[in-house]
Amino acid sequence: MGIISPVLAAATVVNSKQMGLIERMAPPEDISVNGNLIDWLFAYTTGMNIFFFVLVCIGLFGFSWFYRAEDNPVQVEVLAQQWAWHFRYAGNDGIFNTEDDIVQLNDLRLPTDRKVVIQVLSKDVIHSLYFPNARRKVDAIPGRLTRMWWEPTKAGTWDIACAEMCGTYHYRMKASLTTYSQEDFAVWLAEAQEKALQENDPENPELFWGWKWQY
Ligand SMILES: [Cu+2]
Repeated sequence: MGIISPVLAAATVVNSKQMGLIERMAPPEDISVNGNLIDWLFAYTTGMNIFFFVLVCIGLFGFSWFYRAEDNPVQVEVLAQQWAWHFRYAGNDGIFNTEDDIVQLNDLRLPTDRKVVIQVLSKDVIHSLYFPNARRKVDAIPGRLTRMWWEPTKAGTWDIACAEMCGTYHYRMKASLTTYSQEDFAVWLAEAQEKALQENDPENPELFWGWKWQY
């Protein structure tokens, strides 16, 4: 049992308070043969961690910034249900879920050489929106918005399928994608807008299955 002198104890406390942050973080004095190897390993591991952490951060934030721009894409909302696809364009006012929206059943139209950004929801079970010709697929999940984007390059008529076994008539759950040149798309869009303005019934709650666009 050693007796600590009260004077020495007080001096130690004062000393540690006076030490700087770096000094306090440093390991205590090494008085062993191989202690320096442990110190080296510790420093090496810390250094490598910092190096790769910084590298990953640069990649993460760098790529997020680099790919942040969406240069005027076509925006489409998709609602999947047993066993059909509903597609919605914002219409003249540019706002989704309003009465001038263009709503299509199993019939998606897109322009070529322009990005399309798609937001997807499901009304019932899990479906999967599949564009075989674009090699793109995204799940449609009830209660959770999913997204995809791609850019068509060729005009024509293509298949859209459901790629998730979603019930008895899963196999019937297909839609068609028609891609137009930008000029032809503008013509179609104008016609579809006209038709929507005439035929959309604002009293019908079924019309408003869409949502505010989620940025
Ligand atoms: Cu389905």
